[in-house]
Amino acid sequence: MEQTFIMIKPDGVQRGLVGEIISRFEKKGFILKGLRMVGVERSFAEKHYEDLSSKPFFTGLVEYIISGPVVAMVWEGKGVVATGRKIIGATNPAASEPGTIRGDFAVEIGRNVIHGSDAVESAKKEIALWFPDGVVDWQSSLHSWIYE
Ligand code: 3AN
Repeated sequence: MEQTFIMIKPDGVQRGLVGEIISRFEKKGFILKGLRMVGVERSFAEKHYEDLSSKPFFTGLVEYIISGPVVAMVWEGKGVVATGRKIIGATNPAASEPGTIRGDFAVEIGRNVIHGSDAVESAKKEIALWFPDGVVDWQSSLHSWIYE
């Protein structure tokens, strides 16, 4: 089953949005497979965002991510990468639809509350980076109530 990497950024943690965000993914029918609260080192944040290293906002982005604890998660379900991105909303909260996490809870692109993998391949890479010991292997008993 497909998995994605979701991170609640320091602003989401500080603003008390952890429960709300987890609730939205749970209510959709996705299954929480991994969860860690961590304060990341600069070098780790740079590794996570290495594809953006040439961007002018890279340093500010890294400063933001290391400014407080983040909540790193693995979520599982059919199409969870693409649907997770829909639940999150557009990168710039000004363009995110109401009803999405960024549309409901964020104003600026540099404080956009949450990260979600943009493709199945990047999800695998990010899960391996953030959960090097893997995640718990369990099967939700709700499966037959969510999938036909
Ligand atoms: P997304 O997080 O929606 O996949 P990316 O991968 O393009 O978006 O960008 C990663 C992160 O970089 C964003 N979540 C945002 O925090 C930051 N970012 C992207 N574009 C900008 C920008 N123009 N100015 C400041 N920060 C940006």
